[in-house]
Amino acid sequence: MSIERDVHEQPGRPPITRGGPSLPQERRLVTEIPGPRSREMFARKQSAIPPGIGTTLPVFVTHAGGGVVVDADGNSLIDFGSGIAVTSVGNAAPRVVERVQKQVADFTHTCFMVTPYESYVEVCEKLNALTPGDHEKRSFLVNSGAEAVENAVKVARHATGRQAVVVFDHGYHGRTLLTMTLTAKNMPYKHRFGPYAPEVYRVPMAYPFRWPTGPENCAEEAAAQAIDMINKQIGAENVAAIVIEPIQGEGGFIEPARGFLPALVEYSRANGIVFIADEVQTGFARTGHLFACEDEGIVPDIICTAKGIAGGLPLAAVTGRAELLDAVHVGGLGGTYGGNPLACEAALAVLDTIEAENLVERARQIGALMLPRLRALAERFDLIGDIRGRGAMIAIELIVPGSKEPDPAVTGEIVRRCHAEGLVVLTAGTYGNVLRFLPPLSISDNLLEEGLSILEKAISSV
Ligand code: PLZ
Repeated sequence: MSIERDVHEQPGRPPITRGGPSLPQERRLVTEIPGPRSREMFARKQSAIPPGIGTTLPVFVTHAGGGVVVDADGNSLIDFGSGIAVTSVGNAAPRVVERVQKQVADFTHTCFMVTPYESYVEVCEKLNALTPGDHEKRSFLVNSGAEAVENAVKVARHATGRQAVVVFDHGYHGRTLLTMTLTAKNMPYKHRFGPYAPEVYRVPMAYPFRWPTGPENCAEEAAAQAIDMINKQIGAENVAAIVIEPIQGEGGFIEPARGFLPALVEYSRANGIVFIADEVQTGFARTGHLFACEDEGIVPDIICTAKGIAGGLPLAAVTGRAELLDAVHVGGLGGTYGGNPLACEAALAVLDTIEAENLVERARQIGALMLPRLRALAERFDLIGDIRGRGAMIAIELIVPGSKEPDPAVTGEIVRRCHAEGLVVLTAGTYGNVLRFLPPLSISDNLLEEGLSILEKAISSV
């Protein structure tokens, strides 16, 4: 199309014909952000699409890959978002492109429940082998993170014959009726969307930075409070499942104080409760482990995965103990598109890429590069209250200096300045005061450093 040619034909630069890692790995601003073409499309978006579908940064993308996102005006932005932790292997990653292109020409859909195909089985075999624990497992595939969590709860209720589900302060699990109910934050996820689903109970989270008696006591006290609430308010024998993110994502990259997760697993085992790890955001090498549960060596009964699983194609999975998943009657689980063949091919390509490119180690390197620079920043600026995260899942929490009061206004201003300079960053947090960094694992060190310099400038200028 003409847009693509006009925009990318610049003196001395070959026209861009495709995305992926062969895109020039550089930040390049040729217009203000957003530029005129993006603004034009944004105006169309506003008249065609309801405002409920928000926009973090209104540049319209034409290509992406490696560590950059290229927009319709020819700007090349540094990507610290990966489409919310999805394109961990990189956008248009070569193995993904190759396998999906072949598959799209062979067949696009049959519905796995009607006439199955091998790639779905292979994805499930791999998930069964790679997820924590060496017990016998089963997996099945669905379309989104929310659908995976909702199905995990269905399985836990069916297998236990119990109804109650326990979730945590600051938790996020999706936007469907059940997963919105499991989610902690009212605005924007729940506001006026009730009534919510019954039999969902919320207990405290071991949030070290905000634990009233300090981070040292956090794990033990939070676990004791959570367990006491469950025992008194619900009764352990009524609880089907405990659902938790091993590092909370939307809630602000909260790493539970060490010891909290193992205590919950132990309590679950002792009381016949299904422990469900929501690894939708943390999974597939993101945190410097293939799965974040590995950090403390915990073994969930069911693990939910999505996002990073398929390089951007919509896919999610429920993996768990064979005896739990096998309990559900024939036909009790499924969906038209779950485990679509294009998405399965993409997932197989992602798993190959993680191994071939040693991306678990790459995530650790990214953390090792980012954390010291962020810590040095925190020394200089007392509006940085906390720095946390693991691997390529890192965040800073911004506060009013001299207090722990969240500062969402300054957070928003920093983000605006980063965006204007061509750095895609996201916010998170119950109080909207967390800047989170989720670069693709395919990003270069140079772009990471440049992105951090932009952030540094934005923070020192507010
Ligand atoms: N569980 C831990 O992070 C999705 C939400 C974006 P879906 N997080 C991004 C938004 O504002 O809608 C997420 C997650 C965890 C579940 C989900 C839900 O995954 O694929 O968005 O349904």
